[in-house]
Amino acid sequence: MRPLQLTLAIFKPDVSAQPHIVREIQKILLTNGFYFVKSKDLYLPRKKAEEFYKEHEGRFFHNRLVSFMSSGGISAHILARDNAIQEWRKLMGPTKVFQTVHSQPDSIRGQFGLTDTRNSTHGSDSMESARKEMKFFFPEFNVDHWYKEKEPFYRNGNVSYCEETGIHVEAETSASTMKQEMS
Ligand code: FUP
Repeated sequence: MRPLQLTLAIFKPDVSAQPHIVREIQKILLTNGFYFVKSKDLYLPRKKAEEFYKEHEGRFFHNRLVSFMSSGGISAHILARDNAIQEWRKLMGPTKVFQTVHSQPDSIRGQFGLTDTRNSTHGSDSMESARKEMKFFFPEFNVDHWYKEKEPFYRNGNVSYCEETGIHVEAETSASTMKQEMS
């Protein structure tokens, strides 16, 4: 089995304001075999939103986009799966919601997106941008270390999802934590 791929997902402010939609998207990801490696809730100040979407500077929607991204809370997630980048983008559906609601109504953007800007989720579009975006949101996360030390646990399914924290933990770790709690 080839190594898992990592990608960066964002649940945007339209989704984060609706906890039942957050749960729905988490469920979709879990059902589709994604692992939650890291998750954090945060607020993205306008300056940081501008930095994140620097490549779209000058586009007609840029101001609308960065205002939206800093209009409320978001959550960022490092996801792992075989072919994670492409599979997550497939689940999200195309960018432009007004078309996607017709062309791919069952996708995440098709179901939950509100407009072409308020389109629910983000997913890295290449391995290079995934690395960059993971560093942006999780500067403390060391990708190379994860591949060396942790990836095999995930690939072999030796992890379990913790409802409370919303991330997967090594099965061994959760077993030893349980033992400690019980003693
Ligand atoms: P995606 O990779 O699917 O998020 O798409 P892009 O990188 O092309 O666009 C990034 C974000 O810009 C989108 F998620 C929403 C915003 N956008 C608009 O607001 N209007 C548009 O017409 C296109 C993109």
